Amino acid sequence: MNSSMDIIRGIGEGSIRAIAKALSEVENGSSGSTDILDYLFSRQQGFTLGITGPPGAGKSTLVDRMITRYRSIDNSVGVIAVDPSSPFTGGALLGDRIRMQSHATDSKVFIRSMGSRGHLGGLSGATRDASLVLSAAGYNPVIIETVGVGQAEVEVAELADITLLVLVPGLGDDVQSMKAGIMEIGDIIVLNKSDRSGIEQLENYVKASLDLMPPGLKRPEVIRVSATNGGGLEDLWCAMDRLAATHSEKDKLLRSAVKTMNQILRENGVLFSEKLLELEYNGREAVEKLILAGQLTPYAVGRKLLERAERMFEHNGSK
Ligand SMILES: Nc1nc2c(ncn2[C@@H]2O[C@H](COP(=O)(O)OP(=O)(O)O)[C@@H](O)[C@H]2O)c(=O)[nH]1
Ligand SMILES: [Mg+2]
Repeated sequence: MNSSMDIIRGIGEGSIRAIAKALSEVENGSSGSTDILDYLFSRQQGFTLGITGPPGAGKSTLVDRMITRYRSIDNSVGVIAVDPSSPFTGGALLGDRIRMQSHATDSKVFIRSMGSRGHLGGLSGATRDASLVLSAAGYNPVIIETVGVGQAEVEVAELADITLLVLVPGLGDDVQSMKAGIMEIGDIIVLNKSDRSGIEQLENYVKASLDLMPPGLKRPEVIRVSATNGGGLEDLWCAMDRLAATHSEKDKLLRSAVKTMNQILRENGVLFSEKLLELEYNGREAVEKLILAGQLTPYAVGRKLLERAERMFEHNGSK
């Protein structure tokens, strides 16, 4: 199983080996990976579900419940557990794997852990591409669990058709320090650990924060659950089904195509800048030294690179 064609064919046949191979090609950004992704793009089906929130909020416990729920209606489920703080894959998120262990032997559940690695587009690019592979392989939904509520998570939320933000009582400062706007990344705000005291205050706090949302934005639903004792989960499944039903397959594909293009353009922009830095200053390290030595300002670098690019285009245009 070496050529891109073999991998693509294998995925069509539901081969786990082909899926695993495609995922590592994609994560390593190997040369065949864009061929694979390009081919798989139009084969995506079902929806992606992003789950984000602070560590310990119960995301993995909730994902475990979701897997059970979707398996009970005979869907295959893909899970990508993302930890931006971890440089490793596989060994990362051991706790999450243990939390989802009841599904470890189910061949219709595919769980992949990802840490930050060398993917061109960073973790969000790797996550996007991995979720495309799983979605094209027939996993529906593909669930993406990310730790935290920072930039990486917002990017992951952008990828997903439906996003859940999981909060829990007793977060105190964490909730307070959440950046304005963080609440808006969730289509549903899940208040987990409703079996604990403090759930009332949390709900009041969240609702008060939502009242401050700029008009015109869609307000997320707020749903209390207990992932451990199962309370409220039926309400959550219904809310998720309602949201899933509002996206048609075609809409989803087209919207995802536009988002993906924008991300890829950003990734290309980074690559392109690196090339220009190489041409103009002998690379990033050299230019960083000049900046640190006070011999160059960042704005001057930006201007020089643009001028260089313009010269290159003019040169080509006059050929
Ligand atoms: N009391 C209570 N504990 C929960 C609930 N959901 C998760 N937990 C516990 O919270 C801890 C962290 O859960 P985990 O799913 O790993 O959180 P994650 O870091 O967000 O993935 C575990 O000990 C869970 O058993 C809940 O609804 N109620
Ligand atoms: Mg977790």
